[in-house]
Amino acid sequence: MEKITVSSDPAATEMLAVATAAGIDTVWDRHRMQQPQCGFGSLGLCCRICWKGPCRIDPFGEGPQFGICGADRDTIVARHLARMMAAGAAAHSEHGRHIALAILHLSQGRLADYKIHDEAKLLAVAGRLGIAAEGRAVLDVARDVALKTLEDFQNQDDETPCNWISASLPAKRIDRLRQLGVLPHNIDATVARTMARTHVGCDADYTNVLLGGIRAALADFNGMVLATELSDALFGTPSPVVTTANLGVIKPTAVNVAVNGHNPLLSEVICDVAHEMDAEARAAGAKDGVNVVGICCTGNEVMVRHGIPLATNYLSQEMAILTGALDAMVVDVQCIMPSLARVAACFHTQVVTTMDENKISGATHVSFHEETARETARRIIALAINAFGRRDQARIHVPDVKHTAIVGFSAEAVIGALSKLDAEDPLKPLIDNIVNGNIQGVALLGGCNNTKSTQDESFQVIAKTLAKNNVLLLATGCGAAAFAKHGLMTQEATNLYAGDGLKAVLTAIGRAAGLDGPLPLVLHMGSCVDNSRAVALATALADKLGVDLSDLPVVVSAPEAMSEKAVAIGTWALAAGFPTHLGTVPQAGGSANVVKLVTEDAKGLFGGYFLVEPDPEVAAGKLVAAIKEKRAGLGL
Ligand code: SF4
Ligand code: WCC
Ligand code: FE2
Repeated sequence: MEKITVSSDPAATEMLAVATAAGIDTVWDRHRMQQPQCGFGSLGLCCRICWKGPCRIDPFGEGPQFGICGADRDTIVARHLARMMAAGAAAHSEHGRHIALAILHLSQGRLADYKIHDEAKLLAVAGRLGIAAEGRAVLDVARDVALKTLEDFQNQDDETPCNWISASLPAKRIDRLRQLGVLPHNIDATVARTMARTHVGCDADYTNVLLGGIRAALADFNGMVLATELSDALFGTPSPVVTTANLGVIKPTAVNVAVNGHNPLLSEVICDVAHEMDAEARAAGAKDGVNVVGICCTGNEVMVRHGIPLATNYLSQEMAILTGALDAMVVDVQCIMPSLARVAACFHTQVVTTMDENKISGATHVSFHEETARETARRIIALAINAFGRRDQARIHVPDVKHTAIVGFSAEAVIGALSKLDAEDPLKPLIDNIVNGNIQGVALLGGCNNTKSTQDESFQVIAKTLAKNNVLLLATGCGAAAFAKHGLMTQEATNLYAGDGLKAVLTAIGRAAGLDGPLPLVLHMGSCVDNSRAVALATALADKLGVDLSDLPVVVSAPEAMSEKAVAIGTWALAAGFPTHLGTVPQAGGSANVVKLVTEDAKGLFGGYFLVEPDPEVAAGKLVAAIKEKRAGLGL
């Protein structure tokens, strides 16, 4: 039986004891119930693509080596991975399309509850997409930006790449991707094509299948970058803000509303309306009014834009309900555990689903549409205020665990902070410090939690080791939340864990930017779609140096990856040219050829490759070595 691992988060561990005492199952209990997990599935050697199956390939070479249709282990593993990439691309791109359509409808005067909060960002985006903006009304520009974005879902010319990817990567990288035939021309078509070619009796050349998957993963990148940039135009580009994180942000004296999921279209309005309903909450007996807290990525979105405190990340979302003080959990899309409704049934908490295509049996569904956003948000908060009255005071147990977190480091914010050192040439101080070795390289830590790892632990081990080795740390998604929850997004963490070179640079930037000390050890860039922010920063560096992304000492790590979205992100990180660490062993080990392709051969094709290593100490060492190799390539 696999070693049973739980969490390194003291708040989650404390709540787990509460769950056990109450006989309520959590994600960790269900993980245990699933052991031992299927060996064929773990190796990617179980095919369920048609109803002649399921077919299983004997990993030891003694039993069947081909599925009933004749598919071999390489085809079976590759098809499964490619479909995961397509699913990830679909998820992120649906989110992106939702935002693009909201901007289109806003520009048509159909949405009274939204406005363009960041006109400068809108104009910058328009410029990147080749849309003339001078002298034009903001909403006209917004319409053109939305239409140009929607072309990325409609273009039928295979030779014309998507607008956003073309505007977001260095020209050298675009050329390389074009030569390899993996530059997406249309997000939807690329997802559909990946599904089509992996249908029974289609693509049976594993390299070709995987190149198709990589194209889908790059469509995921395209969906992600447009989601980030349009969200900034709509709701504001993040800039540094001080807030708090972990379950201690839930206030027994307030009506607590958690926003969980991904899409800021809903959570932004919830945050706005919450303030307006403080008086109603007080009238119901909550002396601190309405307290909105975040979970998962929609939590990250409102955290980096408005400093809304973050309750927790993916794996411990059930624990927020177990505090007995959460009055509503409002969910939209992605990474929402279906178990929430069952846990909430043991408490007074309202789980409110809001997207018609993402319902959960046992939850209350309040259908969300942008046209009536505020009204819907008010209804949801009214449900929370009502639920507050049904709290069982005896069952309230909020762990006294929370940490300060300085968050909100968009690419613009990072460059803005650097400009305080050199207004003319903001990237110069960063490049100078990479060249002189004060900063050895940059690592982006992102991705999920996974019950196969001790929650948040490998993030912390890897970050501390990299920091000691003077690697600048960026974070997104549940990884960023892990750092926020554990106090690694603080100035104290920089003083404690950063190597001398890194500490000196973070201190110089922090002081110049008016902080009384260094920047935090890990820079919170936002949600999972905001991985695009790290690419924006890397692209700015590459363009300034006249090199490709694969030349830069930049690495990526997803130590606890689990979702199809994480598979897509990891794969486009590889295709962008970055050595990419996975701490979860992918369901691919059954094909030595596929493993070799993505861990070795990819390096020659893309410059990036997967580095699979579950042990965080060893992984950190390999990431440092990968950074040194890239530095050597640059003659550093
Ligand atoms: Fe089996 Fe082939 Fe069907 Fe897969 S597609 S289940 S290998 S027959
Ligand atoms: Ni992104 Fe992974 Fe969190 Fe979900 S929210 S759990 S994909 S990192
Ligand atoms: Fe996410």
